Order: sequence, then C-alpha cells, then structure tokens
Amino acid sequence: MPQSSPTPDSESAYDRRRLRQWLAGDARADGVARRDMLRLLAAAGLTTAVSTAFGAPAAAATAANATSVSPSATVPGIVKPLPDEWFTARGTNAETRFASLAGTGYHTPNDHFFVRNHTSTPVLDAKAWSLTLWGDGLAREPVEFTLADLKRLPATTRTAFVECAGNGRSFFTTQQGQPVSGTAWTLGAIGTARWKGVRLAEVLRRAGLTDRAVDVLPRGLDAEYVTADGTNLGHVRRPLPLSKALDDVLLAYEMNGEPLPVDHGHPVRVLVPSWVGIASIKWVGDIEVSAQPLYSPWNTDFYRLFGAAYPEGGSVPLTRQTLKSAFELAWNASLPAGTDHRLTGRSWSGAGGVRRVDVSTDGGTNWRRARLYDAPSRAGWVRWSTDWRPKTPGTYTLLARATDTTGRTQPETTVLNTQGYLFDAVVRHPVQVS
Ligand SMILES: Nc1nc2c(c(=O)[nH]1)N[C@H]1C(S)=C(S)[C@@H](COP(=O)(O)O)O[C@H]1N2
Ligand SMILES: [Mo]
Repeated sequence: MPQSSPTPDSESAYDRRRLRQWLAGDARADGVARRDMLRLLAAAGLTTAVSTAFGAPAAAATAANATSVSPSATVPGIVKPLPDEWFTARGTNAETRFASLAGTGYHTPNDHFFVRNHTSTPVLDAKAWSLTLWGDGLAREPVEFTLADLKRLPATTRTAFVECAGNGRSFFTTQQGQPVSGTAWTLGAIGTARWKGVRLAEVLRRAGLTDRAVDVLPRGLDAEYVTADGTNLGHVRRPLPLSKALDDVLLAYEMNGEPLPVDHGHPVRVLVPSWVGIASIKWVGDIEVSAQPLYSPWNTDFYRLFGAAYPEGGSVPLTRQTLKSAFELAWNASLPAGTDHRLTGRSWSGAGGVRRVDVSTDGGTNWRRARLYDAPSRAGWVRWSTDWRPKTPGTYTLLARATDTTGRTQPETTVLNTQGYLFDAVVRHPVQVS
C-alpha cells in the first residue's frame, strides 16, 4: 500500500466485508450501476466541466459589503462575496488564497473559508427545515428533528478542518508531470473552524438506533448532480460507517460562533473531523440508517484511489486526510533582498497532529526547524514561522515539510492516482527576491 493511503487494516477489512455483501446482493448501490460509473468517470473529466447545467444559481456573488477589496471573482451558485484578494474561482468552487490567511488567527474566518459545491448553494429556510432519519437500522421510523429540536439536545463544540480530498491536486501535474482529472486546486481547499452542534451519536440514539445498523447515509438538499454527459447521479450523499458516525461526528449548526453560513450548509451540515471533505455533507435533509452496507457514486467511483499502483476496482473508500504544508505567501511573491522576512505557514494531518515542520529556502539543500505555535491536533492544523534574510536577488524555491505524531513525514513525490486525491508531497513554492 503506498504511503499516501493512511487507511488502517480495520477499515480495509470493513470495506472488504461490505464489498462481499454488495457482490452477494446484500447491499444496495443506490441505483448506480458500476459500469455506468466507470464510463462516467472517463467521460466527465470530473468537476470542472460541470458547472451550469443545474438551473439558476442561488444568487450572484456581490462584493457590496466588502470594504477595501477589489471586485469579486464570479462563481455561479456561491452566495458570499469572493474578493480577489481572498479567493481563486475554480468552476463552481472558490479556493482560499493562503496568503490571505496570514494574521487571521487559528480559525479560518467564515468569509475566507473555501467553498466546494457540486452544483450551487441552496438558500433554505431554517424554520421550515427538518431532518428525517429513516431506514431499517432504526427501531421505529421515520423520525424527524426540527432545528429547534436539535438545539434542545446537548451541544458540543469541536475545532476541525474541512479539506477537499483533491486539495493540492494541481501539483500532480505541475510538479510531477502527471495529468489528473478534477478541480485544479493548489493548497487552499481547506479551512479550520469551530463547529457547534449536536453529536450525530446523540441524534441516532434518540431516533432508535438498533444493533442491526452498519452504515448511515446523509444526503444534501442541494440540486441533483448531473455530470457533463448528462447522467444524473442524484443528490450528493456518501455513506459513513457507523463506527465513525458514533465517534466524533457532529450535526453542526454554528461555524465560528455564527449560524452556519448558506454556502457552508445552512441550516445544518454533517461535520466529520479529519476525514475527506465529501463526508461532511452540507444542507443535510435526511439520513438513512441502514442494516446493510450502502454505496453511492461518492464511495465507489469517486473518492477512492485508482491507477497503476492500486487494485483494479480502486482502493478502499478514502477516510482520513493526509499530511500537507502551505506557506501564507503568494505564488511568486516578491521580497526585497538584504532584509529580514518572517515566513509563516500552516501544516496539518488527518492521521495525527503535526509535531514538527522543517523549512528550506534553497530548494531543499538545507533545512531548518520552524517554530510551532499550536499543539498537535488530529483534526486541526498548526501554525509555524521561520525567519529568512535572502542576501542576493534571484528566484528561490521555498519548501515546508511536516512530520505528524504517527511519525510520517511528507515525501518528495506522491504516488499517482488518476483523480488526484490525497496529494501529500512537499510543495515547491517559488518567490522572487529583488
Ligand atoms: N450537499 C453537499 N455537501 C457537500 C458538497 C456538495 O456539493 N453538496 N461538497 C462536499 C465537498 S467535495 C467538500 S470538499 C466539502 C466542502 O465544504 P465547504 O464548501 O463548506 O468548504 O463539502 C462537502 N459536502
Ligand atoms: Mo471535496
């Protein structure tokens, strides 16, 4: 198993068991034939080509209330302003510029937080919204919860990142010369927030969870996702094993002390700490609780690793995020020679917190240890800095390399997978010194 797949044995055993059940006809593929999925994947080129076919976007982005920022990038279907200083538009998605996180503190401000939409942001009425739990893993069903019902249950607050599994994908191509399909993110498809909500375990218990249940399948209320070739994959949904659902998953209704913003799932999203972003379903409307393993496009033909280094049907479904580092600095930033610069950045790992970061300012010949400002946290990141005084003008390549509490260090290259997930290699960041 290549390094970039941190899936432990218990999870692969679990997946093999589900797959056997599926093959034996004991599990539902939720209406999706696998050969259709494979064809789709080949045809779709994935997310970028698939923007406008879903009806009217929720609202045009406007920068009306932004004070000192230039016009917004336009992304159909995203409601919040997307000032150029903070975001790069990528299809139906908006990537956070890491340089704009300098000085923003540990938690990513809601207005800086990246947005990844398969279709477009639906504007839902929190008063009219309710969540339905149903399925043969419950004793009596269906069971409904309004937002007021959820808020009456014990509240839990957790700090966790949401990161797209494809974050860093563009570096497969620009650093390793390997074409991959999907949104060409650099490193800004991540944000860390304080999420307040109710534990999914609590809601499942109150809904009458039985010991027959094995999977839960949260589903979004945003429009059905139609691929470039016109195949309707239905609402965005991805099964979650009960073991994770009962562990640290939240139904979140607040983000950094504010009601969940519309683009991030208002009124309620699923929040699955340290796992790939697709697990954290926004605008959740219902959750199936199943006594059989469930499949959807998002745990079969997407969000597994495919390619020469992986089994023919792909790896097990992706779970935890991998290890990455980013400088809070523009690409090709210009810095004056002969003066002191404080280089800052952030590193994170879904497998264990980051406990060490090394930085090179000469393309990887010499390394020094960065100063860390935060304790390792499995679902969060650590901020770091190092001081640098470049003597002579020229192009320099900066590198940051993290090591997590499990002992893993970012490698020089990531083993290729065709959809470009879980890039974890050290990124070579150019700057111009003049
Ligand atoms: N309903 C719904 N949930 C969703 C998505 C979506 O398009 N629809 N995108 C997923 C993906 S791929 C990611 S990376 C995260 C992004 O969360 P954010 O937009 O709040 O940053 O939401 C996930 N949840
Ligand atoms: Mo994602």
